[in-house]
Amino acid sequence: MKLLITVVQDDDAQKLITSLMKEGFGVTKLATTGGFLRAGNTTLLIGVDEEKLDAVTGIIEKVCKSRKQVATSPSPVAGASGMYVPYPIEVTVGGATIFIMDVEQFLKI
Ligand code: 2BA
Repeated sequence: MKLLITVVQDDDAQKLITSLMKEGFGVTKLATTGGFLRAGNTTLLIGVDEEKLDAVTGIIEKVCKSRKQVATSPSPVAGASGMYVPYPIEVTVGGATIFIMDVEQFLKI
């Protein structure tokens, strides 16, 4: 069995959960915060048999589209006045960041 720790945008989370549950996959949703943007995102814990791994990653890829977004830099640079001035940057958000791990044991007691 594998555990997928999957970080997605809040905007994609509900549709992804619905799509996964419809196909019979179990999901746990965690409200998380990205370290770079310091904005909310969603982390899903998905436990799946190894032979169904491709089916799950396929669903994630289909639902979670990446897009560009202008965000305020979380690490402001010092301006001429010596003050720290935030500046806009373009980042790619969406898609999904997936950590795939082996599960040693899976128990439901
Ligand atoms: P955040 O850390 O808020 O990052 C959001 C997006 O900002 C990233 O999307 C990336 O496009 C951009 N970004 C991140 N660090 C950057 C930097 N130093 N310079 C320029 N742009 C930067 P993703 O890479 O798709 O990551 C989405 C979310 O997945 C991240 O949100 C974080 O919550 C999680 N994540 C990504 N890589 C991770 C890792 N190695 N370990 C743990 N969590 C990770």
